[in-house]
Amino acid sequence: MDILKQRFQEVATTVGQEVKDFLKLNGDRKIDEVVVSQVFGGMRGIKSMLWETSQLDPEEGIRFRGYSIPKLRELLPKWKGGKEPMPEGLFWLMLTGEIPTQEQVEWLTAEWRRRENLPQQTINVLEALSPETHPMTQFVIGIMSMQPDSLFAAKYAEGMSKSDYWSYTYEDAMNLIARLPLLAAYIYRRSFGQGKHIAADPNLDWSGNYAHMLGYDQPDFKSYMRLYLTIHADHEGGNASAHTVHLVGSTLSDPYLSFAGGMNSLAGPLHGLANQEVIKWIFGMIDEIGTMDPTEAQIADYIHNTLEAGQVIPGYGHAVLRQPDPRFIAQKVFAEEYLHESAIVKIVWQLFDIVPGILQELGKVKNPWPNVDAHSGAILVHYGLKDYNYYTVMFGVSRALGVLAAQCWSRALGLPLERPKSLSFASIKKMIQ
Ligand code: HAX
Repeated sequence: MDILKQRFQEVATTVGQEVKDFLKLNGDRKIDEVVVSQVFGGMRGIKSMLWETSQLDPEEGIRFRGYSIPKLRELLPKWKGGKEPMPEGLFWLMLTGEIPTQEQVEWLTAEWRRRENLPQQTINVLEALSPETHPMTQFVIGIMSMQPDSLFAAKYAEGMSKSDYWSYTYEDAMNLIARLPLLAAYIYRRSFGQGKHIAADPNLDWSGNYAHMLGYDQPDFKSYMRLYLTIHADHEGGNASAHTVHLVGSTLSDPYLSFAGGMNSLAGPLHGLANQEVIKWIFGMIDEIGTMDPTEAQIADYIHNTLEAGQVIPGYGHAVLRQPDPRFIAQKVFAEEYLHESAIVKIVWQLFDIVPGILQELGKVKNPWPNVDAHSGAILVHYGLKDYNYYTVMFGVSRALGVLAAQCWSRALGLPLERPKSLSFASIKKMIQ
């Protein structure tokens, strides 16, 4: 058994026993009440899901195992000479609750390199699609094409014991995470790189190698990818992509099926696709105004026109957060250090000054502040990656870390089939009377 799997088993065994004892004592205790508007309103805020890897506070933002993003930037191991945290370290933390050592992270980098490969069947399936097919559609189809390699599904078909579910989920999670940069880079190069693929570099880490295979070898871009793939990894369990992975997985669908389900959810414009929508909207503004240096009044007009057309301002608002997203701030801090002269980044900062006030004036937007997607596109554009239809795939590669670590926990704790209760309008009215 590898060192991470062994540590996860030790931690999960202890926590599993604790959960059993806790439930025996406290299973009937109340932790929430549900009101009618929550049933009609997308179940906002209802506490009804266990998620070990991270938790979101409306004011403070995301904490991974209790650590904020600034703290992770400080504590997680770095790539040689770099300043940004490595996502390998975050994955270790989410699985075990422990900040890994440099050696442990180096081991994980090597382990994912050992497991990486892009099956020929995946290449064949992708090549059957038009290169114009949306990259998220290609991504989901690519993931599905790898599903026959699921060890969890194969062992289940043979008659696996419940006590082994976690073990094969872990193996599938590790293999899938190792493969995703290859799949994602293959899609990018076939759709935006004239089909000229770039071989993996065995000397690079997970993020650096992904950047390299995309065709962006600038050291700063690789640093940004390490930060990007860390901060997009997890946002507690209730967000649409994570919740979808959890729901699909609760039927004992294997990690490939579950993750593909979550990626369909990430591909929606109110969720992960917002990162492409933001830059598309900014490009639209630049085209309309005719300058890379718009005035405050020009930007405000463009925002008002978008709202009057009955559309949302992409990259702003959140179902849980009530402050600027720390993932936005982390990218702003990065941009201030590495690319403060970038015209497109400056527009993102101007929007940060102008959009919240306008959204507040509407009187109905609960959170007028930017979310993670408001910043990422401008940084990618600065480095030359302007093909914005691709952006959500990068988000998806990162999101795999959180949702698959969480699925290992769901299997280790033996969480059951998810099945909340739904009600018809008539029955709700009857209950209220
Ligand atoms: N622009 C204009 N109107 C907005 C808005 C925005 N950015 N954010 C919210 N509103 C509107 C809602 O559409 C809603 O209007 P109606 O009552 O007329 O339907 C009203 O304000 C109340 O909404 P809310 O309670 O503040 O927000 P929700 O929890 O319902 O929705 C969303 C949260 C993120 C979906 C929403 O803020 C939005 O559509 N934002 C723009 C899209 C976006 O950036 N999505 C990415 C979110 C982060 C993420 O998941 N990243 O992957």
